[in-house]
Amino acid sequence: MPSSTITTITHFTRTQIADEEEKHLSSECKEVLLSLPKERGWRTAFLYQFQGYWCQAREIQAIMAFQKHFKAKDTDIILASIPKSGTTWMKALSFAIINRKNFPIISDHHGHPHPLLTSNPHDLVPFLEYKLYANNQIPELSQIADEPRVFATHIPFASLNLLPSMNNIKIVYICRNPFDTFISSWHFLNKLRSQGLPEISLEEAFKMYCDGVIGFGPFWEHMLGYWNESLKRPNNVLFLKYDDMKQDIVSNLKKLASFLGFPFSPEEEKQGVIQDIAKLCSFEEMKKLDVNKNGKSIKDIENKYLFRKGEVGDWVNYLSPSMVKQLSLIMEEKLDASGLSFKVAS
Ligand code: PAP
Repeated sequence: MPSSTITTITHFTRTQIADEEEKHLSSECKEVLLSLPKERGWRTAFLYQFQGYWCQAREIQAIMAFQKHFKAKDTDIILASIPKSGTTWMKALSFAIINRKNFPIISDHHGHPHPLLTSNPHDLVPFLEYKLYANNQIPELSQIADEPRVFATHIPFASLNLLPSMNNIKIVYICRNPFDTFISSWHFLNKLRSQGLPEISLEEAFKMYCDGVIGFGPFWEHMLGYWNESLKRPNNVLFLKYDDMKQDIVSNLKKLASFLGFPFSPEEEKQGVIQDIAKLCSFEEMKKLDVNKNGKSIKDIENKYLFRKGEVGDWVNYLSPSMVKQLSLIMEEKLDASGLSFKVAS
């Protein structure tokens, strides 16, 4: 949104802001929206139930464009997640692994800094829906000569994998325990709320989260789409957990690198390349970079909001015992039969 719009927004109601956000949609998208169930989102815009998931209007427009125009290559890699599950981290790690021959992790002999020291990971691995197909654009992806092409998305599996050409690509899904994902989303969306709007209370946000009404939610459906596929086609879909990666980054990086087709050699392991990647992409190192303190990346969002605490278990500082019970019951009911579980200490 241009800054001139932001200055006038204080006087707008929520509905006017939603109208403002949806003003630039194509007529095709507007037509589709008319037929969809709609709920007030956490922030300003409405969420629409599109192909079984709650999405903002502009996301729906991008997904429709992606579904119509994207031509997969067998070598493509897609990094998928529900928001606030570790997407930024996964982009950084995958970029570092895949490009380590061209961009040595420790700066090269000519003193060139690694791209992750000067760019936010969202600028190195583009989102399909926020960048490539955003704003009614149809990108010329066939012109990308380098392989593999690496993209990222929050699009649910069922909406991503509509085309047979997608069957051979590799997908990495990063999943985080729903307690921390909820708290991270709540902080993030309150930071992004338009000027003049009150904060969304924890209680209001929690209720919607539990009802499944959150961007790309219900969260359980999003996770299960990728989880079930990773069980069916483990060579094509790798399911990793943020919480496990925080606990043991080295073995998870080996798993990730092998899956992506860029395994670490014994020589690299001896040289400590895995540890170097873990350090380069660690929360602490990334948060202190100038580009991540002062820059902007996706949708004009300030990069600093992408780096809050980066911890497992911060939810204990926010959720009441009854909220913990309620969310635990939802997880039990929705996820247990699938075999997907989270170690959540309370
Ligand atoms: P996005 O969906 O907007 O892209 P995403 O990167 O998935 O956000 O999630 C942000 C969370 O990952 C934040 O968690 P928090 O709110 O609980 O702190 C953020 O701090 C955390 N995060 C960002 N970078 C890293 C990193 N390098 N290592 C670990 N966690 C990180």
